[in-house]
Amino acid sequence: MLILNMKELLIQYNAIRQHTENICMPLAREDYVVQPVMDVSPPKWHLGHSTWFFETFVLKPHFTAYTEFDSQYNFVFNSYYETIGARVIRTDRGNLSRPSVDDIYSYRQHVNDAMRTLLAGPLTKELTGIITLGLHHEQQHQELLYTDIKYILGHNPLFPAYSTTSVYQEPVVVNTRFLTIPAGIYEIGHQGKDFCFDNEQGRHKVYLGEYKIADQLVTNGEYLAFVKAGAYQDFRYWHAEGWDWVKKNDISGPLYWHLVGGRRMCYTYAGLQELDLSAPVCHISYYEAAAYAAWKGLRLPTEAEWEIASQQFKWGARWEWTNSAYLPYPGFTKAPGAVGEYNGKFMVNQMVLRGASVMTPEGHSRHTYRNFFHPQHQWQFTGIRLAE
Ligand code: AVJ
Ligand code: FE
Repeated sequence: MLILNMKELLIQYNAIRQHTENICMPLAREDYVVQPVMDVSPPKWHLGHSTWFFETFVLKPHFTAYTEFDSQYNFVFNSYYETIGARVIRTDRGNLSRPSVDDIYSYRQHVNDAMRTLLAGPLTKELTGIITLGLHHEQQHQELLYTDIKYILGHNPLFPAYSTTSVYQEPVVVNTRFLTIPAGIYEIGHQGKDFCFDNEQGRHKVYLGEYKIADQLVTNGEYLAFVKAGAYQDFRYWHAEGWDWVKKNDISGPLYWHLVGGRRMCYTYAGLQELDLSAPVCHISYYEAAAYAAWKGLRLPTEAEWEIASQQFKWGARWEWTNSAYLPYPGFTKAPGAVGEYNGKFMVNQMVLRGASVMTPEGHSRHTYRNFFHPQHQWQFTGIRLAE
């Protein structure tokens, strides 16, 4: 997303805020409320939290004419900002029958009205920066909304459809080839004036030995062979933590896979469907990605290998697990104040994912984008690219 001028910022604001609400359009009221597991937030919470972000970081500190919608909302919609204060614990987000969905839509309207007034006038560079961050933040929550909605509906025993028309276009994988990238000193990290998150900053040199990297993703069909080979019963392919995770949670394959009367089915936004064997595998944890690579006698690329090679292959269908821990780049600094909590404090015990997914909003991806999740998480649109 490139912000050209103030008018452009207002247009972007309107489009992005509207898109979030459009994602929720097919939901029943009851779907907005539930939190089936800790990591999945209720849709109504995403609607409130992404609004709270603008209220807290833009309107309250920078727009004197602003009147707070409801002083209790800070408690329910603050996600993790210690600087901002006390908040509802994450596991209790699903207990929020109040504020009602209607209240939250009114909250969105109230904040939108104020934001539009603010965006009609001149803005400082600092304010433009924080509003831009708010828009990228909302786009991150759009993808989380989609993945949380899928989890909520996909864990309902009735497997309700989110939509009967297709939500995204799936690539077909054929004739995967390995590209050879020569050894050398390369540079990674964000460059230029366009927006990036702070964790992409600190462009620096890396040395890469010669490596090979697949030009396409691992398919469902290929992953099914791994399942059928008994890999989920064979400790040899797994990290110790991964093997514990498999056993403790009785994992037998990707999230949303179901064996129904001997047929391989998969929960999709259209309900239960026949597993599409030529589509890239989806909803696998880092542990599974690494185990699959080990079973193939291969490995996952590092984030630097991914960034350099990604100029030469198509990407964007799946968030691709890399073999890199989520750590600060050299010279990384946290911004002062609450926004300094945005990314930096999560730089421990998580793995980097590169690329984007079919659910990533348009324009919300870059070669340098660093997504991150804990290694056991399956509920994002994750996939596997092999390296050697
Ligand atoms: C980058 C997707 C891991 O899910 O917490 C949302 C995105 N940051 N609000 C997350 C995010 C602040 C973040 N991930
Ligand atoms: Fe957030």
